[in-house]
Amino acid sequence: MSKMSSAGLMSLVSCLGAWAVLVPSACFAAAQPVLSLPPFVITGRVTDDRGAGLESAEVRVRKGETLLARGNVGRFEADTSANYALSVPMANTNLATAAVAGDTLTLEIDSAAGTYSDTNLVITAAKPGRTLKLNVQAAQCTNPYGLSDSYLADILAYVDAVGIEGFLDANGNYQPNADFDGDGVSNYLEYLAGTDPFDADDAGLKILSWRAVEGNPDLMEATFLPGPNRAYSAERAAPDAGNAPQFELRPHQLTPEKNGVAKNYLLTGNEDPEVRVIYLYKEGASSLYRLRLE
Ligand SMILES: [Ca+2]
Repeated sequence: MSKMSSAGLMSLVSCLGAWAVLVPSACFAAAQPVLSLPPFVITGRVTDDRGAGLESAEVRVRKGETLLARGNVGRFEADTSANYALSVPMANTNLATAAVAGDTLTLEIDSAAGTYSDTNLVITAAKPGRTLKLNVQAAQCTNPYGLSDSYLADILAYVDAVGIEGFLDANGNYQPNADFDGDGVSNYLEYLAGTDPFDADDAGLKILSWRAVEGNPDLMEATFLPGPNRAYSAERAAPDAGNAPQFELRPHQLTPEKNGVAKNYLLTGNEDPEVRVIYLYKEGASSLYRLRLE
């Protein structure tokens, strides 16, 4: 699970808490005392058929047919990569309006395009107070590549219409691991990043430049070209970790001054792509840095 600041998570929980279905007081008449338990939180990103964060939708959690929690997909003020968060009320005994740890729950997404019943997810309720990070794509994905079916259909039609040779294999199949435009990012990762697999200048997930800030050499300036409605973080690993470096989330700044406001996630909107700049403090004599697409 990605790291998330406790402050960010708390504000998410409180801002969406009003959506949670409260346990009616009548239920407290049950023979077994009902304890007040913290909710089970489900949070993450809901994306569309292009891998972009959905701007509006409703996410619901049901136990059987019973609605336990609902919340809106959108953007939060908190420093989080998530675009939804649900607080599922929890109980220590079987209630119609709350889950017990181990219950089978269903997560459903309802957007302007309808309810994505094909993508309903079955979740096992965790213990009260736990958080499950869950990214969901609200699109049909029945091909073996991990793409949405609509993206695959569009890209096959485009290759056919324009007559692009070499993008598909000899049997006419999509090649997820190939890098057609040679920008160092595979066709599949370009899909996830929302960049153009036919244009090497549109190289999502590549750090384009990396240099010390003039007058403040402890701070490094990194530029990259993000895709639309994506969330990114920066990660660092020590250089001596061999073939399996352990990358860890590192906060970044959006401005180059000393001790500026640090945050963990950079979120883009649906504006035209433009090169973005983030600033990271140098750590140790040398380090490996990378961008992470959330
Ligand atoms: Ca590429």
